[in-house]
Amino acid sequence: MKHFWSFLFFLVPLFGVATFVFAPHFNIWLPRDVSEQGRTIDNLFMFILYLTGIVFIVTESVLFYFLWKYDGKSNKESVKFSHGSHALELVWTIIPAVTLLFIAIYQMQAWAADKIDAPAIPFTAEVTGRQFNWDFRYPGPDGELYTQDDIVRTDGKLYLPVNEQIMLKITSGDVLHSFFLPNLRVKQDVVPGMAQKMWFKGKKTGGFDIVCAELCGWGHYKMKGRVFFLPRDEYDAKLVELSAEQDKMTVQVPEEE
Ligand SMILES: [Cu+2]
Repeated sequence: MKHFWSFLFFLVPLFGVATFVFAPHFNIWLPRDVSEQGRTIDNLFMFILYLTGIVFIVTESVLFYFLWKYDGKSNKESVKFSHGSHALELVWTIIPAVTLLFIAIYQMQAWAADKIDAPAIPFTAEVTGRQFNWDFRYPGPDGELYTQDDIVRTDGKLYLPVNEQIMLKITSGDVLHSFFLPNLRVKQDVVPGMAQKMWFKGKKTGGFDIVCAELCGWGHYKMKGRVFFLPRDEYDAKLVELSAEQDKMTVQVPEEE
């Protein structure tokens, strides 16, 4: 068949575009956003998706046109080599450079709000990534980390108050990890020897995924946890419950014979 290859290769971009068009309708698009700042991130994502989408459709159409026009079966002329055009090289270097610069400036505000302008509030909890678990430490009633009344949990469940600004301290016990809360649209690399801050506000009660977004070893897949957003009174009660549970913990020492 004439033009077989042009059509076959055209299926690839066609399928790619169709995926983006239909994915939201099949609920395989972005995870549900339950955060205050998520909309900004999603808008940025959509903006870049549309921008790159337009570029993709234009370039793929040009590619299809050339495949069609210079189909081997209909063009018997021998191939000629041309050195190209200096002006064209300039055009397709400058346009992407300016576009990327524009995106870099356009997203600055979102980046600053998410990563630079930390609110001056005490830590709600400390997150420690280790092979292969997320450990959580709450300051306890005195509001200070690393004191006698701290609550330490290693069950991968993080409890936080809803509709309140949260400040987490992120550290690593061993290797590189990445603390990712997809429903909150926040992610922070966890670097050994560094204590980093992460802040956000959850707007919905319920349990949401915590995942490690950095391949950190054989048990990487085990680093799936849950973050639970509770109303303030339930959160306070939960901390009291966790503290009481911790106080009851005992260690069985085998008796010497
Ligand atoms: Cu990991």
